[in-house]
Amino acid sequence: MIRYLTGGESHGKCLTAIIDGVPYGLPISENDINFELQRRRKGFGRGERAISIETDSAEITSGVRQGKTIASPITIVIKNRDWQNWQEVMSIEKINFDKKYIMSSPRPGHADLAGYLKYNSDEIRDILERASARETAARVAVGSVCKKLLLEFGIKIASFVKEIGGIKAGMRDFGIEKIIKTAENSPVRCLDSSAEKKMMEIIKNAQAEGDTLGGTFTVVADGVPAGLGSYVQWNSKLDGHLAAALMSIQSAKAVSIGAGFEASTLPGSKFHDEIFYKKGSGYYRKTNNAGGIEGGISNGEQIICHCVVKPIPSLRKPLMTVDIKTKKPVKAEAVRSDVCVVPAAGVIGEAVVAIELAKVLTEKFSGDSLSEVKYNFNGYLNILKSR
Ligand code: EPS
Repeated sequence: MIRYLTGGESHGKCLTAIIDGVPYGLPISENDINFELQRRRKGFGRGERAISIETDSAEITSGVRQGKTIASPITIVIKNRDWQNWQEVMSIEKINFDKKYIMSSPRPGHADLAGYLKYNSDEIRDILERASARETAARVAVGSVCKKLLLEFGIKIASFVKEIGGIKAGMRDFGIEKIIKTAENSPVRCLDSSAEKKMMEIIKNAQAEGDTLGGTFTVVADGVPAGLGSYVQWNSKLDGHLAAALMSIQSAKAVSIGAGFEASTLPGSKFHDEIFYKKGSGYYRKTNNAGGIEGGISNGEQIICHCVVKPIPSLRKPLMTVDIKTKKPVKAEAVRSDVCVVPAAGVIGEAVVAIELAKVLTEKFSGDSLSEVKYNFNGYLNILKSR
């Protein structure tokens, strides 16, 4: 069973991830992880810290030897370069630090106030440091290992941006390789070049006004065989796992699968994907409103998930809030901020989808080594071919 934990504060010494249950024999290097970490830092609308301070380089400190996994827990460490500027504020031991770093005006939309109340905490910083989306660097590192594992089974994952601040991209039916290439070459990871220009324009405007923008990204998983996940219990459904994982991304506000929210407007005759059969390749659909999942099980079509990300709550033009000491109305803390993280969130979405698919794949085709998992997987494919 693949499971993982991440640790680390936004301005602490480092982020750490421990992944347990990755089968023996998966080729992996720090470069594989760094490749994904670099993708997460990019995107038009990212702030100064992600672009120029945190260059994000992973160090594997356990679980890998001679270029392959050895079945022991994999530990990945990503140093926070900004930590050097925060050593006193973030000191493990109790020491004096400049009181200007004590924040008393919680930002609407951030975890600041809810966390401060929940933990009966001394300082908002104790909350925001871990609630920060900086944590997603660790999850992308975990996702990079899971992506490598899935690739061994022909499963590829891509993402693109569907909407930013109300500008919607025209949707075309792209194959997975085209999605990867086009999104990778777009500053906002958008497949529609005219929407891309408009998105960049409104991000620039929001930046000039000290505002922020949200949007929607889509994650596509290609090559997933029919049969992952199950309807037998509420918590074994693949769509449930994917929705929870995507919803857990900082700033996520809504998730849908396939035609998602359109299900409330379309009649059954237009919504459901008719079933066809072709000798040699088996069952297939001409539409994919189900987003590749029926009854909580993958059905062999592309898995398509959409995730809505709210605008970043740190605003240079702050909203009103209440000072937690004086209880007087004040402007929220104005801190340096990303303007739009939707493109980066798509990369994080790929990671969490990869993690959930790697979990269900290794659950169904369980084995101690990659070769054993492959043996079980290929045996199952042979069964599928005979149906
Ligand atoms: C974040 C606030 C910003 C972001 C950070 C997440 O950091 P700071 O307040 O230090 O400028 O840059 O994200 C990253 C550094 C990153 O790598 O994603 C927040 O409050 O969530």
